[in-house]
Amino acid sequence: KHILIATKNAGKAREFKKLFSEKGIEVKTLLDMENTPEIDENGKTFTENALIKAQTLTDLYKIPVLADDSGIVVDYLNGEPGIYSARYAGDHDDEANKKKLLHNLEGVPFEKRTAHFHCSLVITSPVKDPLIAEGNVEGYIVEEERGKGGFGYDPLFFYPPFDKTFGETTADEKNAVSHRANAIKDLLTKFDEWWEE
Ligand code: ITT
Repeated sequence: KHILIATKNAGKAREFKKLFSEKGIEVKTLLDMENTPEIDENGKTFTENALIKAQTLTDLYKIPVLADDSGIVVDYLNGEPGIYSARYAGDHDDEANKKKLLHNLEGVPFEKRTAHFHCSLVITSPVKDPLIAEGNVEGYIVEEERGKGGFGYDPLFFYPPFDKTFGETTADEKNAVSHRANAIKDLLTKFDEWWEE
């Protein structure tokens, strides 16, 4: 069994490989392929964007494709950066994005810095309606980066049950509780029925 995941994000690719290998499913991503198209993610929600990414590749290659659209939603900033998480300050510039987020929360006390990561997963197929799954994880935005693990906003995301940021946890710790792990759990509860239908 293997699956194509519509991502060029190395951090996501690493997590999917790990999360699916435990289930005996081999993962390929756009990082393993040459000449893949640029996909314009112009949807209004995480799920719409995941659908655009997956459907584009299903149409092109005539195979089932899984896409992840994810990001961090900060309550004090009315949900920013949200679907714009990858391009908040600069296109896929994680350092600039983190700096902008910290700047926009300057002076805001810890208890008001609530946030969640969201992950929408969509599997498209040439012959059936898409399968959609979602997951979240709740935490706080710290005042300065902590830890070097994970990717993206992980060093800024404090997860109270661990008393650490996702930059300070191991990959296994993060993968046990993350928005992506929760979305995959949701996906797998629906997957067999969808696949066989
Ligand atoms: P693909 O579209 O190729 O998958 P992308 O990075 O553009 O890659 P998104 O549009 O879904 O993907 O943007 C997600 C951004 O949200 C990502 O670049 C990170 O900055 C952030 N993000 C998502 N999941 C994260 C996680 O587990 N830890 C830290 N940051 C995360």
